[in-house]
Amino acid sequence: MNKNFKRTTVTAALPYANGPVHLGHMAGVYVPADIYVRYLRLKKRDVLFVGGSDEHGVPITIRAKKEGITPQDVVDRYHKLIKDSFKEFGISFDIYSRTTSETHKEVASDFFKKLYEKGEFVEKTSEQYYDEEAKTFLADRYITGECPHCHAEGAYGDQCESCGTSLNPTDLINPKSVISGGKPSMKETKHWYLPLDKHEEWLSKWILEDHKEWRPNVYGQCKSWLDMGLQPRAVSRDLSWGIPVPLADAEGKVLYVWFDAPIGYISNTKELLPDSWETWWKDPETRLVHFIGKDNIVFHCIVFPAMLKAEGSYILPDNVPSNEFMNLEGDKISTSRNWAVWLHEYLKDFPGKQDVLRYVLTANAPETKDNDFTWKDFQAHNNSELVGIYGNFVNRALVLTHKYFEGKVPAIANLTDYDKETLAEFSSIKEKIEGYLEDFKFRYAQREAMNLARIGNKYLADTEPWKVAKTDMSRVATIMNISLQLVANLAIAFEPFLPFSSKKLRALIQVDSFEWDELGSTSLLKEGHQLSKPELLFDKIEDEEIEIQIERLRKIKEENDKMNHKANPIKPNIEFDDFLKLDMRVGTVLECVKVPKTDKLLQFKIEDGLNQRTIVSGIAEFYKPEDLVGKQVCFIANLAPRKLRGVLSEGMILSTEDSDGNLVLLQPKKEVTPGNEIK
Ligand code: B3M
Ligand code: ZN
Repeated sequence: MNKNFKRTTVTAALPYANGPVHLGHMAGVYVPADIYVRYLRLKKRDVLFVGGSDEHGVPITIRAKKEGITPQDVVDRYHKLIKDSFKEFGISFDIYSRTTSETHKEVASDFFKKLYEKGEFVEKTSEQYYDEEAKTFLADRYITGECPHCHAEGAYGDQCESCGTSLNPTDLINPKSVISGGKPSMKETKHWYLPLDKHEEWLSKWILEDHKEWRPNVYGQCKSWLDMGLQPRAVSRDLSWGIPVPLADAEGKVLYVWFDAPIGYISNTKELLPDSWETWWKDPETRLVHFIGKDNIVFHCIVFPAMLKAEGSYILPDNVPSNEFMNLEGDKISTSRNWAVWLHEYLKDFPGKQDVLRYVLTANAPETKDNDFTWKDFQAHNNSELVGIYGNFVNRALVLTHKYFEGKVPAIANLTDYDKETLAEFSSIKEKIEGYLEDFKFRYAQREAMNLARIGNKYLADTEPWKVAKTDMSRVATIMNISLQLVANLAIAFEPFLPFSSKKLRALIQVDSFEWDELGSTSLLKEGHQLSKPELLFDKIEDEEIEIQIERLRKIKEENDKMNHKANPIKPNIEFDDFLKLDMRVGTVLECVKVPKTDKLLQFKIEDGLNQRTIVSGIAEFYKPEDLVGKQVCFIANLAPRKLRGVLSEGMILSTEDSDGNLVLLQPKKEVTPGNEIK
């Protein structure tokens, strides 16, 4: 931090309330934001952590339509589910509200009005798709058609999900309205635009010169937007779900979801602190930090700051620590393909293991590049680090103290050089962890905390108190005292990362709370202080538990593959006369041999009811010639003969393909007279 700020407003992206949250959301946004906020609180800095659900936008209306319920029903359901999940995982928002709140409606409308009155918008009329039957303009997602690139049917007006290409609604071939199914027409409509081009100059300086410290992925994305040149962006839409544009001539128009959503941070602050909210948003001594995922960078680094600047009375974000994506078992997480681990389901399968997920997501945090979550890796982190290092050290220290000193912290007698070294080592950890946390390097910060436990394990292994106990109890007392000080330090060091485990650990050592600034202290537990009975801090996760998760994902993948399989497009129509020209028949295989020096070709002698004919067919990889003799096959009888590898083939045997790409012969279910026609 280069300026001396008095307080920090921390926001975490408002998740869309049209589905539950998954571990990608947690890894990208909520766990790091929560670590940061918990750390600031422990440091006794003034901090406000604002969250909420984003309840507008077209996907919510589409889901409502599909389920035959109202958009309000959809957001009510998911807002609650999401809010509960965050609570269960210890995401410690000061407020978690929603963009359908009355306060938000008011704040967002006023914000729009102020920009409108200041002349910060430009009005533009353009032609957009309109459904004459339903009498409504069609949002991009409400138009489907054939993709101009891969020709898949059902591509959306903004994107083809088959090939991933971004589209404009007018790119679609044969566009159709999702609402009426009819062909949409073009109609003029007026909207308000935020002229980002007019903000380009100050934005360039503000980001590219004044915020070189932003993460390279954030800085880089902003730079490429700025290099391309900014365009005016519409801040309204023709839609019935959303906050009505607060102007007289704006019937049927609402604020664009990306206009109202970031204002939600402000509204939620106002809802919590009706009298002092402005301090958190307008005082230049307040530091604003947005935690987001990488797909939200442009909105938080360019569009929202332009809105705030245009309004004139707000501060701008000081940092936007955006993460890259967390993939799942090698594939991009996708709500529509159900390729995700949903938080509420995780908790059902791993009750009480919130911290394990928090730990693993931070250990693999996609801070600089996309990362992958795998269940094997999850298990390994739990078993070898949380159980094997952290839990193991704590347990050994507590068990030995109970064994030798009735669970009371023993007194230090003499310090050896090695003791002094160990103490010095763990005193230095605070500075390291803090340095990383201030820099939003959460993986490194958490690794330092784990290193503290490593120091502890090494110390016990090197000093071997269980052996020394045979000869020198005062030495054992010193060793255990130092070990217990380390244990207490672990409770502090892990507090921002693993709040549930720190609480449990504090209960084990019978301490209500620690101050963050005590981290590194070598006298946290006084001589004679009574400890609770040892209990394991973490449990091993067995292979079977992991197999269940892997199997679940395997099934989902299998289903997706099935659904994604699309037949080839149908060829252009032919006339009935064309069909009549084709002579297809059933024949009996008299002989069948491999064509010499080929891998794929079989040579058949077929009884066709009139004659015997030779046909060469490329199915040798899939059938043994001897198995086919005596069987019946279907063939085209009037295909002009042609030579294949020197053999004259008089026709073509019909086959199809199974799902693995193997050829399968078409054969009549019941034996028929050879030469019978197929019709
Ligand atoms: N709801 C997009 C998202 O969840 C959006 C974030 C809004 S933050 C103001 O990715
Ligand atoms: Zn496509």
